[in-house]
Amino acid sequence: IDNAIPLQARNIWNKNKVEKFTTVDAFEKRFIDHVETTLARSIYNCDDLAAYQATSNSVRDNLTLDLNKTQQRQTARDPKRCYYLSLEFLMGRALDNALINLNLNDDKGEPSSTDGRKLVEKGVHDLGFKLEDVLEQEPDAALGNGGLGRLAACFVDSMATGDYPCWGYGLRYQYGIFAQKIINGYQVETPDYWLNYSNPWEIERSEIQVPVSFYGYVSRSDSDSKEDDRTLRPSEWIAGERVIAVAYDMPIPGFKSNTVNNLRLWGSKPTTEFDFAKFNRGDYQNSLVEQQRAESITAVLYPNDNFEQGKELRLKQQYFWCSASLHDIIRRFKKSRRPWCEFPDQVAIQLNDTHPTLSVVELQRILVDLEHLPWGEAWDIVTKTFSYTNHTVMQEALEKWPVSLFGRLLPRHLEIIYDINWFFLQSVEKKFPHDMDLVSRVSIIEEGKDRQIRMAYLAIIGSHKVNGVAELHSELIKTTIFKDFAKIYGNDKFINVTNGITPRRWLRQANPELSSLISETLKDKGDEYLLDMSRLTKLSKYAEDKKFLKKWDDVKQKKKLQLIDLVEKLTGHKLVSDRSKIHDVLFDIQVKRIHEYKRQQMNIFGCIWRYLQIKKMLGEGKTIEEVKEIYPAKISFFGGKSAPGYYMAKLIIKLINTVADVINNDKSLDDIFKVVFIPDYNVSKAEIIIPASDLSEHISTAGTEASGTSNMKFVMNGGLLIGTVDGANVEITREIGEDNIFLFGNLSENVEELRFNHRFRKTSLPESLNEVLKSCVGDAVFGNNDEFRPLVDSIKYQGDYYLVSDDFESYLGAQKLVDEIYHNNRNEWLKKSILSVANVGFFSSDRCIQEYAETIWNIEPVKV
Ligand code: 7GP
Repeated sequence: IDNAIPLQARNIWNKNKVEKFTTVDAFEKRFIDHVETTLARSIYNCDDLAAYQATSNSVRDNLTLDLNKTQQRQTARDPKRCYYLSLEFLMGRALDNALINLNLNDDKGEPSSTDGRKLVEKGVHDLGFKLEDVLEQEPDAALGNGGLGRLAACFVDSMATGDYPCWGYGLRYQYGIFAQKIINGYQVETPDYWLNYSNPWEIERSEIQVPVSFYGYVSRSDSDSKEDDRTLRPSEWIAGERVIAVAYDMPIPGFKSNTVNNLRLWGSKPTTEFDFAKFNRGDYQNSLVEQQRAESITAVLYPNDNFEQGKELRLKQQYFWCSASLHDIIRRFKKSRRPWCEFPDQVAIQLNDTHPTLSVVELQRILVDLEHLPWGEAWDIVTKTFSYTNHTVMQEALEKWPVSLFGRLLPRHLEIIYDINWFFLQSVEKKFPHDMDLVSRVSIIEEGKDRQIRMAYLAIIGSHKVNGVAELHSELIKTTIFKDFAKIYGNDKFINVTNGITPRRWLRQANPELSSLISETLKDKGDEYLLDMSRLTKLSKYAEDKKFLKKWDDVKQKKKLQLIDLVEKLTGHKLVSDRSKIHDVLFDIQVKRIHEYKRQQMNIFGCIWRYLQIKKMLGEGKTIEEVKEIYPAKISFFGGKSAPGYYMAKLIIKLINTVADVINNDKSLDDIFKVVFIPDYNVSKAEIIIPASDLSEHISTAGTEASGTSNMKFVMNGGLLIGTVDGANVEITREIGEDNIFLFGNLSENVEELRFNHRFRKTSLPESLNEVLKSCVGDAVFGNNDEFRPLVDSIKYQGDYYLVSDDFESYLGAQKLVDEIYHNNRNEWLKKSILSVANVGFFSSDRCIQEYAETIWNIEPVKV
């Protein structure tokens, strides 16, 4: 092995082996070491921030040692590995998670059963700090927008927990998703400079540098050959611009496992080449411009969720990341000196949506142009290696790149795409000889005045498996957006893997109170249920046990008060006058990206309806107690970011805040109803918000939400759901039982007809909605100078694409049922809550990753 220490020197190394801390004493020593050396601070100058950094560095030392051992183990066994390519990893905070997953064992056998978190908590306390305050110092690693990015974060956790040899590959954005401020009710975006203080969770591998090229032209040695033969000869890409990708590694510890996997994020930097021509002409400033441009590639995350903008810099990001990652993967493969045909036996690559699809083309280019494999052999390797996950059926989210832009940035890759397309269309023609329409429909190139490359088609053609993320969604992609491909490839290629979430973060970390109640009840001291969630079914037998119901309820009330504290801290508004009455107030929560299809507008219209009814009753002289008989106390919480350029979503935020203003300042409604917009929703806030819900809303237009994952998080924390028959709500209902969820609304199979009716027939709004919409225009109570007219018009006059008017009455009906059960039959409510948690096990991402490993990647765990 290159760079190995010579044998005669090794006993010195072995004698001085670095050990993990496994006792409080050893942790404290490590902590002080870091304060005095790494941070160059001292006993006289150590605040919470320094304590956070010293704790993190100490914990990271342990993780790094296990990371090294994991990599040595995997190198020695040389198993097939999987690489998860995702442009987003919405990790949130790392320290608490690392403490929960901390493995205090040496390298052999079963991981230790000592509670690492307790040990560090004691150490931190001994040293003069409170762990709680120390944890608060950490900024979120917010390198993602929403569902897709958070899914990737749950996945890497489960891969490590299951001892799978898997790495994640992504980008190290200097600015993650923007921080959201609410000013005058409007969203204002401010930059998230999360690397402000040094980041203890990354290991900069300055020695791992990969050059990445852009622009330029293609040169072909034999200019006499016929056009058709193009694919048979390698070509040379003479690039015009070069930058360097530097690796930054984040260790990913598994829970109760010896495995620490790696998440490798690439940062861009300039090459050391320098434009001396410009410099000599005296133009020092401009000679640096290109250097600076290199750094901008990984400067910022594109802040769109379920929407593609088609910007050149975004394509550059994608190629930069695909090229660096593939180079790294191939370097590792080459170490074992196997022939190329064994590549798919050693490597699986999962495409998290179409963003990494360029890696399909890049691998084909490397095999043909640089390794000189014949086209067919190369393509066989490529398609056996890749698989693709689709996360949305929304048209505006499907990636397309203009041929002209693409060809300028990546001229050789464009040629390869044409060739892939040519061979593919030939095969389609052969299989369906008389269907020329089909051939043009499935072409990777969309014809028109501006020709476009359809990335999803390329991803399907370049993969051996394509999956959706919940049963309904996986069926929908086969019958709608990828219908032709389902016909061409048959049923084996298109499969379903229903999403999951990690119970370590979303139960143990977010809700330690509920976790302890569960482990105490199940007599599960080691929290084994976090690995085997089928154990939770044993909770069912306590669903009618009065004493247990009380304990269960106490946890929920405690979490609700914690949320109240957070909201009061963030907004300065007092939400409840009497904390001891929190038990009577229903917490109704909708937190997710703001999007018309997710229908926050329907939720806020429901709030307006409630307000109007309450005011009517009060106006008729009814007492507060009489009102509460029908509209019991409730707080509606909203949270979520809108894409900066998404006008309608921003208007929805403004409407929510306008409604909140009116309602919260109306003294007559005190203790009956409040509406709150929680600013800057992110992972660490979700950890406080989600455990506090009595009810959460998952009310997308049927057929639009591919899966949803927060629905699973709320259920895992004993919250009940109100939802449409959409995404994973369908399987949640199947698992927890239809009595334990409030479903309403039209089904996805009716959506097309309903939309048709809105456009071509006369449809009328329900009276309730009419009344609500009237209150949002002109100088009505929520009119605000007619500001919300576009939201009203989109429903009344523009076809109501998201079918708010079709679902509104049934939504109100479901809400009425919620009120009744919550207030008149609390034990029934608690029973539903317990039975939900008892049956949530299926939605662990451990199950999900096992399915990927067995049905798509064909990989096995590597255990000690
Ligand atoms: C999301 C889907 O909207 C959500 O339903 C799903 O649970 C999640 O992916 C994980 O599968 N999609 C995105 O976040 C997204 O941006 C477009 O999709 C690429």
